[in-house]
Amino acid sequence: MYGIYVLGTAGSGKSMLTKSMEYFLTLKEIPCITVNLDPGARNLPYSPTIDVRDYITLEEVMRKYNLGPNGGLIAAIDLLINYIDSIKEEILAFDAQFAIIDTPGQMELFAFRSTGPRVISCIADEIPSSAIFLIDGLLSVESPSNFVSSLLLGLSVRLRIPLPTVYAISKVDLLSENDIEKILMWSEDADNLLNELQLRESDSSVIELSTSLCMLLQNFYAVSQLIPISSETFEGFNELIGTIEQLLLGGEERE
Ligand SMILES: Nc1nc2c(ncn2[C@@H]2O[C@H](COP(=O)(O)OP(=O)(O)OP(=O)(O)O)[C@@H](O)[C@H]2O)c(=O)[nH]1
Ligand SMILES: [Mg+2]
Repeated sequence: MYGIYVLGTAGSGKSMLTKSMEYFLTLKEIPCITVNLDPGARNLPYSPTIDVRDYITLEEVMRKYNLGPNGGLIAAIDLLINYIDSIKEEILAFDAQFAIIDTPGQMELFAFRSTGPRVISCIADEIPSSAIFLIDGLLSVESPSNFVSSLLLGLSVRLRIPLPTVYAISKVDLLSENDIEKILMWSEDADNLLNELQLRESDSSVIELSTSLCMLLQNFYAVSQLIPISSETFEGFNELIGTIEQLLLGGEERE
């Protein structure tokens, strides 16, 4: 059994990807299960095999501790640690090749507070895991600074959650071929990205910061591994799953 964590900014397409990966792997007769780790999830597009909401829900925590949605989610994720062993046992009870694990929209809380990474490492200690970090294609194409900030968020998460990670651009069925090419070019060529940023920005301090950030990104190996995917058309799914398998296998060979 391998774990695949689906991470990414709010609305980037994590739950849709969980649903579509389950469908895609099932078609290929690869046994998989889905796990929802979002206590505040509403109207999930799939029926999770294992659901954190069976243990804790955002509404319950908000009511019990008299909190609003933001404080409630922080508390819910902190409380999640109490149930994580049971969730892990539930996952291990299935004889599947992959557990696809959907994570909360406010990923910042999940990834940056101490309990978020603890929850992930508790499961990943026993189930070799990798992660997919989704970069919202629709938002990225709007402006290169959107793209850079999503990527930087992805790098911050990588610091806190040290799993082999593949970076994917989501929703490419909504983008033109030109737009996809443009984003890929930004990811492969830091000078191109910098030119675009400079074209749209007149503030010299922002340009200076952008230059430093682009140099940082240029040095980040994963930037050149952005995979464009669509959960509607399954574009990029073979490459995505192939890359995840390589990452997981690479991890085992190193052990
Ligand atoms: N066309 C298209 N729409 C998508 C795709 N992936 C997600 N969407 C849409 O984008 C919206 C957000 O998708 P979700 O899967 O709920 O995103 P999420 O990251 O789980 O959102 P949160 O859990 O709230 O952070 C929904 O309306 C989806 O239908 C895709 O590949 N193509
Ligand atoms: Mg979701």
